[in-house]
Amino acid sequence: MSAALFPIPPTNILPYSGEAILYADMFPQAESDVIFAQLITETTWKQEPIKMFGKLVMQPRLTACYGEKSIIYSGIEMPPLPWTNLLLTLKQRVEQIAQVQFNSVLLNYYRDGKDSMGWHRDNEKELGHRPVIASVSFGAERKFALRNYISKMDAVSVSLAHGSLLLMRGDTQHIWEHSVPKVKFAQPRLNLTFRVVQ
Ligand SMILES: O=C(O)CCC(=O)C(=O)O
Ligand SMILES: [Mn+2]
Repeated sequence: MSAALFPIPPTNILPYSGEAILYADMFPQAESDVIFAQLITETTWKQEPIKMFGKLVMQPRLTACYGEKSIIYSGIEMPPLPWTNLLLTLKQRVEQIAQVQFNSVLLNYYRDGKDSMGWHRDNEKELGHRPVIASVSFGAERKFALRNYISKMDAVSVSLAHGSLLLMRGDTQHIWEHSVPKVKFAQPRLNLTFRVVQ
């Protein structure tokens, strides 16, 4: 689909040094409802520990990795399960926009407002220089916050809606860190980050 075919024009939400382009209506509502329900039920969800300040702590959300390559972050390695038909279809749809071939996807399941993701960059060496990451969201809208990694200033945020795509590329993972903060109340939300792992 060319950019001209999106009713809401794709926009870069970053003011400098990187691109995080929001495609607010990547997947239509009715299709997103079906994808959301299918991903919840057919994904092998796990709650995994990560290393924080040298200690293992449980992540405040459920995760899964599918595709061809392990995903490594915060001191843990997630070996992949083989692509499902649904994940392959989603991968092909986002590849048409990103013009990049992805080989792995990390899925995050935020069960309620207590589930979250702390400040981090997706800058592991396996993702290479200037990684392209396609982040697709289904279910409840949650705030996705970005700030300059060095100065902790220039904060920007976007509400990632059901069926949206946030395409991050250029210097985004080097200059900006991002998080999904806790909130008082939230319905379940899924996020999929398609990645190229070397
Ligand atoms: O849930 C999100 O929108 C972000 C997920 C994320 O940052 C990640 O998986 O690395
Ligand atoms: Mn991330």
